[in-house]
Amino acid sequence: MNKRVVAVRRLDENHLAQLRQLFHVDCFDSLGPDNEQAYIQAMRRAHGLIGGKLTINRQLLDESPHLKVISTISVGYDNLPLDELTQRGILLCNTPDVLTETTADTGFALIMATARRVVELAELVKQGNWLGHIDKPLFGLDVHGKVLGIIGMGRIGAAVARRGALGFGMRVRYSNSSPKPALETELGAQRCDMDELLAQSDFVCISVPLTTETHQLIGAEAFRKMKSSAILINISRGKVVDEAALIDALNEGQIGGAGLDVFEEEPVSRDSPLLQMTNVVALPHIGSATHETRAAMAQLAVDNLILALQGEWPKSAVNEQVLAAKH
Ligand code: 8YV
Repeated sequence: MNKRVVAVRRLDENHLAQLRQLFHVDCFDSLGPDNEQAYIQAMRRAHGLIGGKLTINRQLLDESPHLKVISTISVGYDNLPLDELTQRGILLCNTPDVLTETTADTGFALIMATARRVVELAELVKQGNWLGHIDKPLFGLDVHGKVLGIIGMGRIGAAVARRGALGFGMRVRYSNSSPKPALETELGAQRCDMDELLAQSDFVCISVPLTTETHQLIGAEAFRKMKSSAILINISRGKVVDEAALIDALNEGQIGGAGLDVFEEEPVSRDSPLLQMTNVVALPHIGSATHETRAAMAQLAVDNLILALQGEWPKSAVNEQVLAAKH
């Protein structure tokens, strides 16, 4: 009997065709109350699950006795119960590397947009309000030569740091659980503790994964330590920042602005005070959202699923111990 796969969102025909050659595929373009029963029904027989923004709970896992592999089309997996999956011997595959540079581009777009007030001033022109010389009240801040603080020097953090150091002559400070000597040599980056990083940085870029340790890592105390001109950039997960404290810090002028690709709740509420602030640039979680990168993520997720369901080692697995136990 052919193995069965459930595909949720985000796969185009080309990727689905690759799966259909090998497996029976049940597709769900979106999930909601209307198709919940059909989804559960499909999961009862599924060996593999692939998709983006997957939500899985214990109850669904109980209903999925044959499930062996989950292939998420994302590098982050904070939305999935990793320990529970590992205990049940379910392999989790994700899509690192292929989105690193694109997500770093998004981070840098936010740095440039906030510092040079790109969105605010472009809007001014479009609304016909460019009436004369742009003077001091509308001036921005330099990016080149400034101090770039990276919280979480993983693949994406390093790619942002590289852009800053090599492209914009920025001095890089970073906080990370382990030192990164190669990056220190390549970029002149200096590892420091969080307090130093917050006090010295003109741009504080968050690129840590969301875990229980990083949940609301940046809150009121952190904002008090930052320069009043500093700009917070978040390309990780909204919940790494205490959003209420961020709103207070911006209202009180404790920091200079924020460039946010991610929010505590997504989509962010249209009533969020953040959306009224001219010194906040808000994006709809587009870190990896380019044609090229989303295609590469989908292909990697498909490759992972096929390899894993065929009993081979996938290209990227999160809980490799599940695999090791089987090989
Ligand atoms: C995803 C992301 O598109 O990969 C990640 O972790 O944040 C994005 O690239 C998003 O998680 C939805 O799947």
